Amino acid sequence: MADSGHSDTFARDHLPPRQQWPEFLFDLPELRYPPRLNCVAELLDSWIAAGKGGAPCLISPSETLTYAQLAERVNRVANVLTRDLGMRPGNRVLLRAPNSPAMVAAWLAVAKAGGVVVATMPLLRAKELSYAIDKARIALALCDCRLAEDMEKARAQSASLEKVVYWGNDAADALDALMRKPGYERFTAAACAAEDVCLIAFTSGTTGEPKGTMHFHRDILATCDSYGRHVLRARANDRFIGSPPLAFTFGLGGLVLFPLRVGGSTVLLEKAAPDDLLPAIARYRATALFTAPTAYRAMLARLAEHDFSSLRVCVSAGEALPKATFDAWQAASGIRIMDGIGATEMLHIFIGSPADAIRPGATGKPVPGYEARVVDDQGNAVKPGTVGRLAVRGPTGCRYLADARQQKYVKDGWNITGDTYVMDTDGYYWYQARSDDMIISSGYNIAGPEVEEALLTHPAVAECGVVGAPDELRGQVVTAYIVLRDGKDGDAVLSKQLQDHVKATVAPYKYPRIIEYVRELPKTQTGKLQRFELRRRAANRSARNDGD
Ligand code: 3UK
Repeated sequence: MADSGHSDTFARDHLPPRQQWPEFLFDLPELRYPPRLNCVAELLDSWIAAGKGGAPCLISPSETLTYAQLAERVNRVANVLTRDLGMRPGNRVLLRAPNSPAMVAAWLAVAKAGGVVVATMPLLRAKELSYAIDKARIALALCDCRLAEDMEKARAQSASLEKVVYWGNDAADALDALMRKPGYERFTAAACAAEDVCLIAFTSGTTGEPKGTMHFHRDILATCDSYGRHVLRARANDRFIGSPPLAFTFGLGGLVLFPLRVGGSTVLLEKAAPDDLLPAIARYRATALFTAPTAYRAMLARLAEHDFSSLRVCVSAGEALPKATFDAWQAASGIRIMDGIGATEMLHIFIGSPADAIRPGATGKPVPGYEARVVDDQGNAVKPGTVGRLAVRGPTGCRYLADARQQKYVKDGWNITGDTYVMDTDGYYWYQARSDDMIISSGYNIAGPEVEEALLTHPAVAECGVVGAPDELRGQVVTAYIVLRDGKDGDAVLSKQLQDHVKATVAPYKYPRIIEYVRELPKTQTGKLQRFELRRRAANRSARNDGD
């Protein structure tokens, strides 16, 4: 291993001990990187050197930057960081902004200067920001001035944070003014080791405190050279677009890393709700769409009103893609959505198949460079067709920042993602549920997502979440929270219809004995259904009923 390029050794010092790391695989030749590596030199400077500086790179409603223009902006920010703000290699820098060219430039500048990026979601409040600041011991933050309020609150309550520099206003000490200094247009990438930490990505923390996952410079390229190259098959003429925030590694990969790795372009939208995405696809003639399954479902109704003829690939991740959504999207657009399971710990997608190899309803096969298996509680591989826990390993993997939960995620060198899966005899992986989301009712194991899928095939259902409610007789009972289309209210007649519909679609014992109609479902900031919150409600509900 090359000597670290970090003079601030905090990140390296707080990696888990090596024996707790997962086993890493670098079998493919494209995954063998030199010992010294700065990922930004590869993602950005290499295109200028290759004479592609004039190609479009970042596109947003307010500006378009070529590769050369982005490179200059990155250099200017990197000079401000190191010359004006005293940033040293290895320092963590917090970034806070909506998806935008300025956010991407800041991200790349921190990494190019050898810093460690800690990107945060715009929706985070002061308390959550302070948690990340304290945990990653952050002294410096760059922030879009429109998000100053919670940033300032966080600054007031975080001991380590010394400086916050804002951009987007004309103050004399704003990043914009500092960047204009003469001589700042050039910057040589810090000589980092391939194994220097480049990114600390916090998990969205559906339960417990968020975990900081640490990723090296080489990991940033590895996700491009595995999923981006072999499954997505990204090309220079691709134009990426999508909704996930850049602080969520699903968004970072799909909207920054994959396009830059191939010299393509990417559309950055501050607002990317389903109703914003469709017109933007038409306006910018996007070819590759990254969003969540619920957004695909929501876009279906409006698809016909828009010109989406530019689209080549659609990627869905974050939650399982219901087969009903896959089928409806294919029928309406002719495009087969590529489902893929990824995780913050793994950086990006590690199981998912290219469009021509999709088996509808399955997540797919391990991405080239990765290995997967389904294991029992002792960690032994089970036979095809048997339900068990998903274990994966590959060029990326879990290394938590100072966290005892490392030994829960990594066992015997395998990353245990917390998902229950079945592999079929052809090697396709079929998602069942999060391991702790399995409902056990009268001794039957029932996967909530399977009941949700069945409900979603009923025309009245817009969205739903299915969990177990504690029950004296059965242990748990299947409970469905349902949002109806057009905000309609449900009644006993509809509930009976929905129950019959589920019984006719999957094994009858899986039908929801309790149905509650709601206006909306609780979601995380990464758009995932918060089943734990529904479980809490379901538990309260049955406690209330017990008292009756
Ligand atoms: C679940 C899926 C079924 C699964 C992510 C793509 O979601 C991402 O990262 P997170 O850390 O969550 C990880 C967990 O989410 N999940 C994700 N994708 C799927 N379940 N089918 C899927 N296709 O429980 C997993 O363990 O928020 C996704 C790329 C980068 C990411 N960080």
